[in-house]
Amino acid sequence: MSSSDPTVQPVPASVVEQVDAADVTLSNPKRAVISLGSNLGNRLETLQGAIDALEDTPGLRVKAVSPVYETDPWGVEPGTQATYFNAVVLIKTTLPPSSLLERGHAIEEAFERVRDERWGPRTIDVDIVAYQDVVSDDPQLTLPHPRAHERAFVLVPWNDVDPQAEVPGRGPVAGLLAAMGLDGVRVRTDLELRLPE
Ligand code: A4P
Ligand code: MG
Repeated sequence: MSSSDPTVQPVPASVVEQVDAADVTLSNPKRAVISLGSNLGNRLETLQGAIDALEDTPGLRVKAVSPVYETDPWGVEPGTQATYFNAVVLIKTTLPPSSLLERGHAIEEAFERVRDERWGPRTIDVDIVAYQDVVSDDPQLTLPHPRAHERAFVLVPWNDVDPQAEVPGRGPVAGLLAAMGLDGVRVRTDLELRLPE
């Protein structure tokens, strides 16, 4: 098609600018996987609030939201903590991993998360499960998340939103799931998290 083709209308400059402006924040975005967990307060509302707060982050778009799972608390004596609601979201972002971690911490603070014991009850935990295929053993930000590959409450919802997913350095999510027990991870089909518009 040549530019002299009478059916091709030139795009007005103002429209070009608008399109560019909308794309600026997400040019060359990276993929990341976020795990959300809550076992204090209104768990569903808090998960949705965290998803909305992620979407409100400049340079970050939420692309997929998993079903809600009710899960037995991991890492504590049975019966000592309420069950969790867990979900996984897929995002695209131009933020580097360190800024994404900071944003996760800011969201945890906004939901008044108190850190007084490891694996203690929390209104919200925002974990970066994976960022592209990055592998890092930095204790401030270990990638992939050091325990994700052994946690059905992360892998089950991740597999729902991306059945082809791989845990960098550990293999396909579906394969890891096939080799682990799924006890204590129950889908809540009566509940739903919204993908932000
Ligand atoms: N950190 C390092 N790597 C990461 C990463 N990939 N994502 C650092 C997020 N943070 C990362 O985390 C402690 C430090 O880990 C942070 O300063 C961060 O720089 P935290 O959120 O302050 O504390 P935490 O979550 O209590 O500790 P930890 O060891 O990260 O706990 P986990 O492993 O996240 O486990 N049971 C069920 N059923 N569902 C759950 O969601 N969650 C936990 C928390 C325990 N049991 C659970 C669940
Ligand atoms: Mg955490």
